[in-house]
Amino acid sequence: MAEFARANVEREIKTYGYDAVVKSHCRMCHGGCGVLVYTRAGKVARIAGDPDCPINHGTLCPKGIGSAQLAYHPDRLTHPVRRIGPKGSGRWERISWDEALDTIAARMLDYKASFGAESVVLGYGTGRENEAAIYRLANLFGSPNVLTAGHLCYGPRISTGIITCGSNPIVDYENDPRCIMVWGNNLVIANSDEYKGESLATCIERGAKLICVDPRMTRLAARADVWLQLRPGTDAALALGMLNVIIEEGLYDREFVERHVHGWEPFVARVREYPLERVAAITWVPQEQIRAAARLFATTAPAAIQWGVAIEQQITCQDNNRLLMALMGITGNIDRRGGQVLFRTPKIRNVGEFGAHKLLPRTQADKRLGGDRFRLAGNFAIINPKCVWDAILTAEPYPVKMLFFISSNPLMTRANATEVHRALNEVEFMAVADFFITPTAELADIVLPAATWLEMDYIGDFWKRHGYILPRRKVVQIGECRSDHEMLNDLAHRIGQGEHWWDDFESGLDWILEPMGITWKDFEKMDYVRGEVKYEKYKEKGFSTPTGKFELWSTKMQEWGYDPLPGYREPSESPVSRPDLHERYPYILVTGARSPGFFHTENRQLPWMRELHPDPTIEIHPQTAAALGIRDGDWVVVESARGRIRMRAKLFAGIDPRVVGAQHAWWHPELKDSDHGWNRSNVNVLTDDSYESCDPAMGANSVRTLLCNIHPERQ
Ligand SMILES: Nc1nc2c(c(=O)[nH]1)N[C@H]1C(S)=C(S)[C@@H](COP(=O)(O)OP(=O)(O)OC[C@H]3O[C@@H](n4cnc5c(=O)[nH]c(N)nc54)[C@H](O)[C@@H]3O)O[C@H]1N2
Ligand SMILES: Nc1nc2c(c(=O)[nH]1)N[C@H]1C(S)=C(S)[C@@H](COP(=O)(O)OP(=O)(O)OC[C@H]3O[C@@H](n4cnc5c(=O)[nH]c(N)nc54)[C@H](O)[C@@H]3O)O[C@H]1N2
Ligand code: SF4
Ligand SMILES: [Mo]
Repeated sequence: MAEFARANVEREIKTYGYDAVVKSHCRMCHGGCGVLVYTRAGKVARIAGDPDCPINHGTLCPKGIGSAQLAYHPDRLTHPVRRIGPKGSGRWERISWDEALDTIAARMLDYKASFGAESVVLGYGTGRENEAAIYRLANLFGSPNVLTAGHLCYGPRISTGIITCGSNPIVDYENDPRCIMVWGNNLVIANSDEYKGESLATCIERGAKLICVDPRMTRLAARADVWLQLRPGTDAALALGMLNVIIEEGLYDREFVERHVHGWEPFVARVREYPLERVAAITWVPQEQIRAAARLFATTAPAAIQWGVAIEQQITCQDNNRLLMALMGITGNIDRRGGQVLFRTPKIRNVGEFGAHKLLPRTQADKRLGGDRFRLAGNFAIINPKCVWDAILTAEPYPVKMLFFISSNPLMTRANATEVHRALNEVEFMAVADFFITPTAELADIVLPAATWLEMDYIGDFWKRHGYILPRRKVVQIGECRSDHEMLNDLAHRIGQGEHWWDDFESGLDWILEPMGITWKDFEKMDYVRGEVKYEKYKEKGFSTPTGKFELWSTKMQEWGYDPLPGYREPSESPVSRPDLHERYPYILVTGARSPGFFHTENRQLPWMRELHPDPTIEIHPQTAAALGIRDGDWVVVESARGRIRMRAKLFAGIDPRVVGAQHAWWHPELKDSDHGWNRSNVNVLTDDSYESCDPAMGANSVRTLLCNIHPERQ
């Protein structure tokens, strides 16, 4: 620790009477920030940013600061429980870990014997750093079915990154990009995946040009040199328009294109189908603004695209990702210092290797639910949730008998919640590992108490593509809570996988670190390790794709029977594609823009976080609200073709009058009835999960683009 920081820590300990400080690594979101955890009388007393951490430089967000309110929450589950009444009755009894894991193991083995390993579906949500252990258990068990959010989040960036250029290109904030195009992302709130808002904010302060593509005026859009306020779900058309300007005006990197690109000519022909006149009509963005953004991005070097999940939750999910990579590629910004880099991880066993994907027999992999329908997803071990609900409800293509969710609350966060509810009610056996008995857990048979980041040793950021790993050190033990990886290690022994696991998980950490020649005991004394940083690796080795080139024309997509070139398709529910529906549901609904205090369904119990956002809200333009007789703060009913919910109106001039923006993942832990109001304000009651509304290759749901109606709630 730097001298200044050390002196500061010592002063804090003395002044406030703390007993000790542990350097660790927060994971109240996707994680990443280095923290100093101060303890008093064996409990966490304060959390501060670690100024020496290269990820966050001492900064923290509200969730990190409030972590102790989660860890010590009175409603927290601190021992395993078994349901003793009917599903949803809210009646539970305490059981031991042995009994809980024995019961889960017996069910898994029984279902495997009777219906095949594929009848057992494991599930997790967004990156909570347990995915490697979950895939390991599933693959060794023989189930190809791990249900995640990967079909509409991050999975598309990874899979399209791999087929286009070998990996996921990450913004090289440490080397001062001079132009940043923020596309469907709000990093200063989300701090998502490999990134922290602080890096972007610092870059803007250092004078980088900023382009923002967002239908809502975010803090970033407000500061942008160019803000493109597009019609939601039309990103592919906008990107094609920008590519058109760059190609027409010769602003691309000719050398890169000539030497390193596959499919240039057909790609140019595709782009030419999108002259700006057409693009402006589709996207609502004036031609001059598209031209200005394209020129600024292509003529400022180095430049990078800060891309986010909004581009993935669309019918053109994979097209959008590939088009943004095309923008990075043809402007010469791929693997360029200060541009968009294919970073290397440190020399450890990576998530793929730990996940034991190679040990899943081909015959079982071929049974992956939806693998034939959504082939890009299927080839990356990702499944579309409806395929699981259908298998439960119809036993087609085979029955799914058991679900085991480890860090997911799918009733709240998967599209078409009413259907999810039916499936979870119907499934024969369900186990959940969580901090609380959530609306999903209320439908389970057994719930296991999971440890928060303060209660585990782990190699933080081990799944990310920025090339860092950092030690997360256990600070406290709370009740009988256990980390997911320890729990899965124990379960693995009970289902006959013992030879592939360890006596305790510390040895598992040693195995991950072994190629670097260190153990966990060595690593926990270190601040972090970073993989070797090298730029323009493709100049020596080409890209890690079938052609060795940057594939604008994807040979993989061609092999799987899709259009090898990215293109634009109308959202399945839009004023253009469904004028009939638009008459009844006249507003375009975007869902899910992130709130600083929550992480999806998490933190609604935490006093500090709930104070930030007391009620579910929907943003409505003041003109629209006036026409509907709605005032700021009124409760309104929001309806789609699937259902209706209630939210509070938030009048917001930063959104187009034809568009409204609703928060997602709202439930009410404060309601002690056993359904916790799961369907009152859950925006996924409104969203569509039909196969036709999804990206045909990735299976991503269009949760950012649907049609809705709004009216004031009658008292
Ligand atoms: N309409 C709409 N829906 C969306 C989105 C949207 O924008 N709009 N966004 C989507 C996206 S991008 C994603 S990633 C998904 C997220 O979906 P999920 O990741 O499934 O998120 P949650 O539903 O909050 O479920 C996480 C649960 O895990 C628990 N938990 C947290 N950490 C741990 C842990 O370490 N171990 C265990 N065992 N439990 C833990 C939490 O208490 C919580 O109950 O939601 C998607 N849903
Ligand atoms: N505090 C907090 N942080 C989080 C999360 C959380 O729940 N809370 N969730 C985490 C997860 S799993 C994820 S995936 C990330 C997501 O984080 P981000 O990628 O930043 O995603 P969002 O904030 O959901 O949406 C970003 C922006 O996309 C815009 N948008 C909506 N529709 C469209 C569209 O059609 N096109 C374009 N171009 N933009 C559109 C929204 O207006 C919004 O401002 O955040 C992570 N971090
Ligand atoms: S951004 Fe994420 S890792 Fe950083 S303090 Fe907030 S919750 Fe923790
Ligand atoms: Mo996500």
